[in-house]
Amino acid sequence: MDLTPVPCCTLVVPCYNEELRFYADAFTAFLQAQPDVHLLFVNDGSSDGTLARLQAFCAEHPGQTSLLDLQPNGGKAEAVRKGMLHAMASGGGSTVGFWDADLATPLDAYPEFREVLDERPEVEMVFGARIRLLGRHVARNPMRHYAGRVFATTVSIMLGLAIYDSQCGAKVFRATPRLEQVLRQPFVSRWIFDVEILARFLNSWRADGLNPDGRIYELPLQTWIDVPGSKVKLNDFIRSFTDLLRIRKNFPSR
Ligand SMILES: Nc1nc2c(ncn2[C@@H]2O[C@H](COP(=O)(O)OP(=O)(O)OP(=O)(O)O)[C@@H](O)[C@H]2O)c(=O)[nH]1
Ligand SMILES: [Mg+2]
Repeated sequence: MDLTPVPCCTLVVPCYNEELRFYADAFTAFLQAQPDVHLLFVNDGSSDGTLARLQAFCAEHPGQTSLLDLQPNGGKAEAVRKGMLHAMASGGGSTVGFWDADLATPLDAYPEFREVLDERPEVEMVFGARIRLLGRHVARNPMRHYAGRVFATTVSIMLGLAIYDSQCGAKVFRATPRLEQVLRQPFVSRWIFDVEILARFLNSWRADGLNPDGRIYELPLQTWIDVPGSKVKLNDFIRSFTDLLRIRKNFPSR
């Protein structure tokens, strides 16, 4: 008999060459604290020892973890998209999300995401937001911070939606047919798929005559740490603006 509890949430953890940034102890503590959460690790064609580390970790935590091995490397967007679709197709629970493997957003923040979804039925997705409010610990490299402000302002104007932080690597969604439909086609953008998810949702709501107000919730994080080893380069920042144009062309917002 299968005694594995039905998860209420599956978090997809995209992993590309994360052998040296894989914090097994933090994931173990999280699984113990959240017995109804499932972790789906997606190995994104890593060329280091990531796959072996993930296999070993999943073998130690059967039932609460699983592994999707994608070959070759296809980028975070595709890893997250395939992971979330996989989670929804295999009974991953009423909510699915993704969480960067470097744990720049500590897993301790997860219960706050859960609380929002439990208490506000109108909310369809909760996005972590890295806002340097007093009393929080949001340690971002100043260049990345200001580049992020420029980018978020551009995104807000383009989508007609005042979003503060579209790019945080911690997001949880209600697992609905609309989410499945939004994820069905591969993204046209490689790095800013978060913006493309928003553009696709906005289009889908509008097509159904629904007002987007109140459906997206940005949650200011208590802690966010700029974990060394990011593979995002200046080029990716520049490319993100061409990606924005591509998104606007494919998913016109007005
Ligand atoms: N860079 C990169 N990351 C990938 C890829 N596929 C999956 N990922 C995962 O995507 C997540 C984000 O990668 P990071 O390199 O930390 O990039 P980032 O979080 O956008 O950048 P920071 O804001 O500096 O943390 C990690 O969990 C990666 O393992 C890929 O092809 N390239
Ligand atoms: Mg990171």
